[in-house]
Amino acid sequence: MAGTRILTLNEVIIQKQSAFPYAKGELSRLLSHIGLAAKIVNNMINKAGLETSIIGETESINIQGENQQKLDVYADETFTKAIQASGLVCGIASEECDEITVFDDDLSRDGNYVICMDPLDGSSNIDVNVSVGTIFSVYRRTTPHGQKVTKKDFLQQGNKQVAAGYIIYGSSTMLVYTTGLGTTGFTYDPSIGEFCLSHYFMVTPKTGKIYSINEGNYIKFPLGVKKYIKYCQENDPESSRPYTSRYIGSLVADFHRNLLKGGIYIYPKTASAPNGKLRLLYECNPIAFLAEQAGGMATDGYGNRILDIQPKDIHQRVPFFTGAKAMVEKAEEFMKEFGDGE
Ligand code: AHM
Ligand code: MG
Repeated sequence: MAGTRILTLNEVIIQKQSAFPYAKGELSRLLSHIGLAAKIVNNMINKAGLETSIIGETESINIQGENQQKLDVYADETFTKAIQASGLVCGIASEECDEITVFDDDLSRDGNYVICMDPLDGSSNIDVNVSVGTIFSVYRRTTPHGQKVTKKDFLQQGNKQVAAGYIIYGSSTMLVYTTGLGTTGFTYDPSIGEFCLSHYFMVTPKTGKIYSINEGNYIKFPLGVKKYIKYCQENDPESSRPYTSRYIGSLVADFHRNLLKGGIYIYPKTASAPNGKLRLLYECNPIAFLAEQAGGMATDGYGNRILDIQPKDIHQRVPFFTGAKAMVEKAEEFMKEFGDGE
């Protein structure tokens, strides 16, 4: 629009900086380093069909027992380097690394923050040109300065996050983040190489018409989930049912669509995966923080708020129910009534 001033990610985080006087602009600088890594990874993802050196699997298997994609490794290295270069972060827990990485260089050793990240979520979708994402979560260190951080610094409840966000590499690339003052979205403009403010104070609808779950696992679902799915499919014009089913298989993309349009995303436990598939630290906690900041909700389906779960392990999995508040509450009702029964 002529005359409309474009605000870039860097400008907005500088403006918002005054809300965190204690952080002395640190969080803003950190987000700007994450934005830089996002641009580099975005560039590489856009070339995925052309660069044979970057598509396909590596020979290694990560701690999850999954084959790492070449782009998983590339994204992990890019985000790690950009975050380390900020000098603000003293350690990273990544989906791609079995153990935490502790920075021991002069610049980062005493950084105030630790980061949990999934550098490339949904990466099995890259080779078929479907949206993927990066998810990150920022905490203050708990180990005193002068000592190396340990696992304990990362095993904090999600309600201690000082910032969280994701980048979605989709039909356009977006960075969505929160520092606890609402959820804000920026869209990447490749012509100027900047993330520009496009979604100020995102508010998710109170209820919606979309349910997102891998129904291929139906027979292994808890009875409460099966009953909820049937409820979504029943005819009831008053509550807009039947709902529509949408599932990409990329958490960030499924969540992002539901955030904007109103919906629920569920990855429950199954008979073969008793804690579900998604990881608490670098998938569920950051997404839950963003959901709540946009007026939504996130639980484990058993009445527990995701952000209040005490993590015990870096790669811990948890059942995940997130999205519009009324929909999550309804799914919880079914889980309460029918639980895990057959
Ligand atoms: P990943 O981190 O190895 O990519 O796995 C997480 C992904 C999520 O993005 C997605 O929602 C889910 O796995 C899909 O799993 P499934 O194929 O079992 O439905
Ligand atoms: Mg993932």
